[in-house]
Amino acid sequence: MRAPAHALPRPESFTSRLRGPEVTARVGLWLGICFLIAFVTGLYSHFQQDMPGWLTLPRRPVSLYRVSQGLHVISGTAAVPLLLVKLWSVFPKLFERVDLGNARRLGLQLAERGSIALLISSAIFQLSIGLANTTHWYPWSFSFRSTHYAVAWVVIGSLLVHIAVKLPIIRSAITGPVDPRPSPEPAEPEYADEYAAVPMPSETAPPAGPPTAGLSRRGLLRATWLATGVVVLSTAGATVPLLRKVSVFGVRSGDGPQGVPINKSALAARVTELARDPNYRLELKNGDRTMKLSLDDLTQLPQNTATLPIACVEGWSASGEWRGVRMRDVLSLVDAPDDVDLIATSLQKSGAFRVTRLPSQFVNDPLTLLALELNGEPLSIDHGFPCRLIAPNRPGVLQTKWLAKLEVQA
Ligand SMILES: Nc1nc2c(c(=O)[nH]1)N[C@H]1C(S)=C(S)[C@@H](COP(=O)(O)O)O[C@H]1N2
Ligand SMILES: [Mo]
Repeated sequence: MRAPAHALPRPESFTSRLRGPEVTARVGLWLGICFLIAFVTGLYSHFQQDMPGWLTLPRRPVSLYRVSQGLHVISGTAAVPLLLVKLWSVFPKLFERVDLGNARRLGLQLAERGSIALLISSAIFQLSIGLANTTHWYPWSFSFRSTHYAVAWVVIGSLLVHIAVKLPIIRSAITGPVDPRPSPEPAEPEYADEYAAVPMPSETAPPAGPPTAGLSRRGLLRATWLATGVVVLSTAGATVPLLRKVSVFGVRSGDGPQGVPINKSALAARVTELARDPNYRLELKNGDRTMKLSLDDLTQLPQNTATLPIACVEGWSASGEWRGVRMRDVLSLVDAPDDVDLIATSLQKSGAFRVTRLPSQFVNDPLTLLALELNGEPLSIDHGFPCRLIAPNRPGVLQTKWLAKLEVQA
């Protein structure tokens, strides 16, 4: 038996007057802006963590990474409600029949659908793993950063193709009125021979009806902007101190020992015993020259203060007043030359962030400290006791805690 013809809906089955390119294009414009901000700030964050040799990133302002990564997570979060509304507004197009009779038309339809399928699936994937990351949830086994970076190019590439293809529709939809004017006669659809000239159902005039009945498109757009605003305000407090009180869903909104949130606790990193060991020694190494310093030795060295943020890639950040020994002064103890990079290793036995490479420009920066204190007290065990690395304008993942060894890179 043949399936009844109405088994699948047709685009015409969806009769909401709220759908239309006027809505899709306006929401799409803001979604595009969010994707662009997330892409640019994402590239910056990626290069911060994987600095190519030809690139020198600035060390000032010290909060540049904090602002840029805050924007990255805020724009990505704002994109979620925008993407949902945009997908809803074009949903009926999913049920458009492909024209199997005309090879050229079929080719064009498949190319269009393929590129949109790529855009939608990569965008949903990208926002989903990004959102999971902001909540410190990694329910997958692939490397987050390299995957998020690779998919970003797919999203931005297919987005540019999409915008180029839709530009004529976008332009007329955005410059025209949002809500249809009331028209006495239902508009007759026009058909032409060429595929390109056939208006897509939602690109034709919307079904006429009194615009005052129910929610207007303008109302739908207002609700969309409001929802996006609420989503941003309820999460951005993780990085914007002024919003901490209203950000009920903010992850680690400013709480933590010594007024700074923590990412990984000493317990989780399994370093508590080693870090509290009275025989703890920090090992310095420059080629054959080695030196071992106790916490007492470190406190005897000249101390300096620096106000620097911890800015986690996951989107939270907080500023702290750090006190400790300038990294440059520490390395001078083993006669390290001026232009060397440093490898800093943690007491932690395993984990992605136990080792970091500090390029020489950061080693020599007077604000880069081997920190012993935070906000007027000795470092708490969770912030990296007995000592940690803190450098200006770097992602949190590179601010290694519970240091065991500082080694000049050969
Ligand atoms: N050894 C070690 N250092 C580490 C980490 C870690 O897991 N192990 N996490 C890093 C991350 S992701 C961040 S955001 C900062 C957070 O520092 P805090 O916990 O003192 O706020 O520490 C960094 N230093
Ligand atoms: Mo982090």
